[in-house]
Amino acid sequence: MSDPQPIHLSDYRPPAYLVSRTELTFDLAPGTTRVKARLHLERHPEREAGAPLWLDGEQLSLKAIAIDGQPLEEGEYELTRKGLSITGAPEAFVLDTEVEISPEDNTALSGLYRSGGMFCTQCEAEGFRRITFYPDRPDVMATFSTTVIGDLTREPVLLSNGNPVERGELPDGRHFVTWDDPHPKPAYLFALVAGDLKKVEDRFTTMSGRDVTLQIWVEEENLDKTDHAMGSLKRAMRWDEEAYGREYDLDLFMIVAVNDFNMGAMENKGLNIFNSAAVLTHPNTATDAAFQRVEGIVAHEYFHNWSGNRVTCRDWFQLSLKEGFTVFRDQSFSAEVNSAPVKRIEEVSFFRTAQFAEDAGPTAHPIRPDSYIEIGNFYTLTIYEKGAEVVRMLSNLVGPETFRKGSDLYFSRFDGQAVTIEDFVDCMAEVSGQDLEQFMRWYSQAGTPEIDAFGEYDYANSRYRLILRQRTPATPGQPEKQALHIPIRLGLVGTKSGRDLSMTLDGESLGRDAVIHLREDEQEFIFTDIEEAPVPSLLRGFSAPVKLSFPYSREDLAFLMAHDSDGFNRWDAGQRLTLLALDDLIAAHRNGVEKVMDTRLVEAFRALIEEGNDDKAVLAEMLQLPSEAYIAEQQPLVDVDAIHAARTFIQQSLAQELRDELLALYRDNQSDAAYAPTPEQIGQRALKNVALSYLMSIEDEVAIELAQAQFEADHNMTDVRQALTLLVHSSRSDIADPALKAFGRKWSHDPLVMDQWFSLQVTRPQADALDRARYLMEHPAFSLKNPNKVRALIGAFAGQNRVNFHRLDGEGYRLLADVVIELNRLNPEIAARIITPLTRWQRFDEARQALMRAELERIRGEELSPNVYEIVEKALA
Ligand code: B3K
Ligand code: ZN
Repeated sequence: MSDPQPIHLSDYRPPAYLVSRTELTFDLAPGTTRVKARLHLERHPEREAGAPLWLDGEQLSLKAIAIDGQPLEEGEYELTRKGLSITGAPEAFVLDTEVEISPEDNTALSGLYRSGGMFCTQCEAEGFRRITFYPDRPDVMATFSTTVIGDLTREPVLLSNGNPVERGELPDGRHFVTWDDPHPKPAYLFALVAGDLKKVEDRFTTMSGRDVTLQIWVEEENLDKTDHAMGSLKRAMRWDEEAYGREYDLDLFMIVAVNDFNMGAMENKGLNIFNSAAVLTHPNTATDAAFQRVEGIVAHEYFHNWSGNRVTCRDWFQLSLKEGFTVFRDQSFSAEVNSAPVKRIEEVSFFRTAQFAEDAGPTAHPIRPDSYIEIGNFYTLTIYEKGAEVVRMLSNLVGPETFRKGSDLYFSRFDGQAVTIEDFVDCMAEVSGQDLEQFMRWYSQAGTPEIDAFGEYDYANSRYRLILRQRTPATPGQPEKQALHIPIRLGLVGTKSGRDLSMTLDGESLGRDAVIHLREDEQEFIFTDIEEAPVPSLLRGFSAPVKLSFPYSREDLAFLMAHDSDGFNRWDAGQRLTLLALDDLIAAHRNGVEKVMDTRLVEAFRALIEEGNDDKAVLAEMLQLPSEAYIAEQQPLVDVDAIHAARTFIQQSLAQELRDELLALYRDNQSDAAYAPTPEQIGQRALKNVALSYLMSIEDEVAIELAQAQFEADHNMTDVRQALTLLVHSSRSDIADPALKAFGRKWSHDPLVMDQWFSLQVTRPQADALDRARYLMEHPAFSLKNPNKVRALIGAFAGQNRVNFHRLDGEGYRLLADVVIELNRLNPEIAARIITPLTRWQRFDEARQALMRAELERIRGEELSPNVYEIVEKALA
């Protein structure tokens, strides 16, 4: 087998033929499903006569092929492992094909496959070619008619995109439904679901008065877990009307929950398919975080109906056009319906941990990559989250009202078309009159820009001088970087008044909170009429996805923590202060010196608790220590053991020093009220549980009793899971083991709860975590074929249990590599994702580097899927 070859953006050409209408008939059977396709084809106006027709097709068994009703002989087409080409076809014609596929053998979960007893599809990005021969690229948009034939008892429900137009019974206990989707769409948005499903139904009236039926289809036992998703859907539909003027465009909107799914969910036209973990919730089975995730994903997929489906991507290099924009839209929605500052803190702390790591690693790529081997590897934090940050910057640059004008223009100008990132940015430039040329570099340049800032107050002249220097480190394939246009939102906080000072720059009054624009490698900003010495509050709200450093003293940071008018930066100052204390402790640990707690940190935390906060979720975030992964991202060389020891030391010291305050915080926020996923309740639970986690870090009797009581009260999954996790992560196996057993027995029938049961065990810091992981892989509820299980057990162990994954005997790495090798055969997309922690070997000491590389080499010795091949080659380059 030859090495897979990269595809380049610069090679883009329109297809030789377009499809105006696609008619499909599926005769379903688990072993052999027959798919008939009738394609109405026409030469692309921009392509030359004689250009051959290319149809993608993989793992298809061709049974018949005809042009305008005339069967083709073998020499009249060419068939390869990748597809089929026909030379000399007419300018416009009808192509009929018939293929056989085997859904039950499809473990990659791409194309048509079986999940439990049902059939379902996943076509993005390139799954449709596993269903039938087709120009499987997003710039081919057709209307679809789909007839699904199934067994009346095994598949009483037969779903596809659009509206049902005909149904009937057939001989031998079979029946059919025909669906028609009037909106032209690329094949990646095709969907089919068939099985014994039950629905909950609701209605929504759009702003123009269209009556829409909303359905959520689930297995019968999950009918009581759909309320939150339905509520979220209705809120999202209303929000998109109000915020973007976009309304739904079919009479029916369906969501289906399936257990085996590679991603969170998929925005297929009119028939969104969801990983059950991203749609099902119940107070007894799902945590607050899960409720919020469901809300965000339901909204995200719904918002794609415009940003993705009506206006789609010309080619897969433009993926961030729909994903970055849609993430920005779902983030804006979630910020509005929840606590906005907390949402921003959560987004940024995740971004700085995970996207920064991606941008600094061997798979770093621009938001719009120049090339790829396997597009499935590019559903990344860079495309999604950094893409969203860039859209957020655009929105801030042009202002919200102009941004709305720009999005209106974009949707109306390109409705029904497949377009590029330039098309989107050009709309923003057009409505704002701004020159966004330099800004476009954000899309082509990989790596996280680093800004060094320095400031100086000139007492004599009442001036504040701020110097900003930017530099983006080299990334694979991009040794040289150009200066970016970086918007920096800032305030100058007076050290006497504790208030934002009004700022004047170049004679222009900016107000007390403003944006300055860094465009050069180095720029100086001189603020005049600054009446008192300030501490600068920089990059407020994380106004650009960059690393910014400023030589703050600990006193400065404690000051900002208490006085910054920007809630996000108050949190950030706390993080920075904690990181400085951690630096000392990490050094102490490495040098074998006694660790000493920074009293300024204790006092800052005491002040936080004493002062309180109207938004309890914000306070909970401020009291939360940065995760080990977040800390690691800030270190030049990652020393997992020192980080773990230093963080634990801070946690225990704070718990000891502030024990009474934390106990009071816990008790004050204990509540028996009926569970509701409201921002208030979520904040209260978060605060209570953060207090409990501090108290449990010193494992005193009171804390153990509180955790045990919280577990036994069995009030809601957020509290139960947190209590159980703290017990299992403690040294008190006498209490933890029976609780764990009881929980496992109680929930053995519920796969989503069992996922949590797996995760909380394999993330325990004790030395037996790896043995537990191996042991649990044999548990009857575990299966490598189910992506949720792989993430819950293997993903959680390798990603969240840093001390055990990075064991010096290399057993953690070996475990992951064993799984990657097996998954490479079963499900390459998941294999190529789960491998990520091994690809970050450059960040560790030599011994670990050698062990990690050896496992990557072992994987490279296998016959690899293009997915894993691409990642391993980059990781070892
Ligand atoms: N668009 C899908 C991504 C599916 C890709 C799988 N290879 C989910 C989403 O972003 O909404
Ligand atoms: Zn998306």
